[in-house]
Amino acid sequence: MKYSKFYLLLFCLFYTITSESQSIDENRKMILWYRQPAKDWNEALPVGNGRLGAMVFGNPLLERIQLNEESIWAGMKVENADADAREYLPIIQQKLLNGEIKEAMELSEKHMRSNPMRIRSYQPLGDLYFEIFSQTDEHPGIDNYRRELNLENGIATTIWSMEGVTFTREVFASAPDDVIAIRITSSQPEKLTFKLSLSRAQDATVAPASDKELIMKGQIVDLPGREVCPSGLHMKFAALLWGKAKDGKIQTVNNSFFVEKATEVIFFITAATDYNPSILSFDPTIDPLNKCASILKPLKNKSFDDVKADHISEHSAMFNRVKFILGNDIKADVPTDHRLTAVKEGAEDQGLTVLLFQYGRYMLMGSSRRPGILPANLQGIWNQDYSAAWNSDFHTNINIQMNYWPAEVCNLPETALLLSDFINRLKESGRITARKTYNSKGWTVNHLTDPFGRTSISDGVGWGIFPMAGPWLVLHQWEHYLFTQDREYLKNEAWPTMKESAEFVMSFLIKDKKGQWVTAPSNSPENAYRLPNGEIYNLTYGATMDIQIVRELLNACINAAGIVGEDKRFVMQLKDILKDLPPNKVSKRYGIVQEWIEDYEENEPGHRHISQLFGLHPGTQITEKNPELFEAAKKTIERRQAYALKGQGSSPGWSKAWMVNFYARLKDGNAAWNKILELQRGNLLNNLFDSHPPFQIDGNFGLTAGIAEMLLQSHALEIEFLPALPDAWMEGSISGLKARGNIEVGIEWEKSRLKKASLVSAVDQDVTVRYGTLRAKLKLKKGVPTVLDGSLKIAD
Ligand code: FUC
Repeated sequence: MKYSKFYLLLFCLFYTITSESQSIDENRKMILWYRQPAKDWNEALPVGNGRLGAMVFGNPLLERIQLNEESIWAGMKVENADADAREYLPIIQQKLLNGEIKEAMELSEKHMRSNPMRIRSYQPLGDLYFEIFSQTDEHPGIDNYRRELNLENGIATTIWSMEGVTFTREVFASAPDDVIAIRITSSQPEKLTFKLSLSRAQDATVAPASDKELIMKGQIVDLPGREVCPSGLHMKFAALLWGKAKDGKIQTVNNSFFVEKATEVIFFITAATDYNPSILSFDPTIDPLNKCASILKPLKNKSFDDVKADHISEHSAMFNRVKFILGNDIKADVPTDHRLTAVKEGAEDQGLTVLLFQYGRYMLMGSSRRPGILPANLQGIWNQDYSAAWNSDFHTNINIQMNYWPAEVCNLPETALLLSDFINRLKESGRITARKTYNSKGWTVNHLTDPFGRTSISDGVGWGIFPMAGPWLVLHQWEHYLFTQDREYLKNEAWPTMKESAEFVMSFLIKDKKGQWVTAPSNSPENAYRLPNGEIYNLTYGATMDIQIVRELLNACINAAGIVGEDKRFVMQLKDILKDLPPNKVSKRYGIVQEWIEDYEENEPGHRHISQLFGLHPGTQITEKNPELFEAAKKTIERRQAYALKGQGSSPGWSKAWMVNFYARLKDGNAAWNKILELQRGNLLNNLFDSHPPFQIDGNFGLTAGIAEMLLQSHALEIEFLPALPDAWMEGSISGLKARGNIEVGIEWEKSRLKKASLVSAVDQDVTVRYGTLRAKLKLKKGVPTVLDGSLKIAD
């Protein structure tokens, strides 16, 4: 009797513990979920394999799945767009140095404008529409509805019941099989009767290839437009949709499948264009339809379950590298949109914050991984507009860079390779821009680009002149090396492009009257300054951001040169220039980091770009080691925010996300958390997309990077744990983050204090670790975990 009571107690205890841990795990599932279908695109849920993307609306009876293929772009490669400004550049430069800005501006307008001035847009592939028919009722009742996106397995699922039958529709984008896969099942046999059509609003036709296959064929018709490339028939594309039904009948008619009384139906869709990344142009030897056919052929004999299993193992292996927990997610059983509404009404939701952090990683994987060939654009890969906001392009004066901030630290280094390859491909046209427009060696690109490798000035000279975009981009290649320690990559992929970027800088820089090396023309993206006489200009020489980028690049090149065995003379030249760069300055006027070489008044004091803080983040020049600048950096953000609130500036999601990173580097966790809350309250759509407005993915990526930066930093030659932990994040843990040096880091904290940290290095190396004011030197052995306690002592 006694014993049985004891066992009963033990059983109860065991049951409580296991069921509790199960429910905690259940709560930590990385799932966005809703009780109603998406009302519009901004509520639909994204899947992507880096090349193909889809937005799933989750409508039971009239479903829309909006489709993307990363390379479908209007426009074309334009040769000779660069202004030939060689003759005038020295004059413009002298005028800028002499303060004859009006004249310099007029001359640049006349001689530096490229032709055409603008690019065309990234476009959608098309749409799938499901029309599901009831057997008995025209307006059947829908019960038990739920739609979700599971970030861990990358599957969007919609479930509902109708007339006693449960229907399930799953959608995912498989990287291993390079298709978007859809399965719809009914819980009872032969209950699926529907029409599925494939369409595109313009420039394409859809027709059956067989009773199991639809073909979409198209070619973008570019109409004549102002300041854009010539009109004509441009990019060719195709899509293939293949379907198979269990039971019942399936047949194709016009642009649709008709399915009658099936129990389960699967569809695979893939798409391709005649875009060839190695020439950054259309390639007449590529037949998009053949490409689609060769992707789909092997799948016709592969079961859906196998496609799904391969997808899940590839996707989750990448996604699950990082685990993040902030307390227990008590709201996991609340629909995501309700959670967001509560936050917008003033609540704080750490579980939602974790979800957002992981969503950024999910979206980076979805828009920038093989089989993809292009980096993530302003909307990643997801876009429904034929003329998208900012053409959904690659903006190179902050936005594409921000897209890749989470790549390395959040353990998705392969996503950064798509950016790196693209940067390398820009070199060819970038050399022409460097030579013709800037009379310089090397290569560069200005403030935006497109898949056709545009490097010339776009959108006018005031904003468009930003030749420091090239040097900024190659810093991403250097970061990839710093994090991965991949010497082969550095030598073969990164160094040639970095070196040519440094060569550009070396030949572009001129000496100002004080004997300092400066850029000219230059602009501090996209702000303008006001002269005492009231005149407002963008163009100047030696804007602070330019100089900070140059400093960062030259230092990176000096370090890289040592590793790849570059000629010492080259390094000497770089060091010589470094000595005479203008220093970062504090404005006498406001105590902020000075944005321009002169202490000008900002035209828009609340401007969304805070370019002079490049040196704080992503750069490494403004640190605690220079308290005056560190303080000035704080004031810079405060001033920007104060004016943005007064309406003298804007605060898009990406700008707030940048501030999260700034505050993390300023070691101010509470300010960073407040910024995160502001972003959540002001800039999130119901599907947790960041809104500029409209949707712009950099805010999501910047936020993910910012959260990582609050928990781990490694830019200042030490690995710092919890550098900016907000009071609100009392308990938590994160594992799988990466520090520079190819070190995987795990951190646990309790009652707002470090409890445990672990490091696993890919090579033997000595490192310094830091927590607050504590520091310790460690000898890491390749592959051997080193575990530290909260005082940075090796734990037993
Ligand atoms: C930069 C920003 C805008 C927008 C655009 C795509 O020019 O200043 O806010 O994000 O990129």
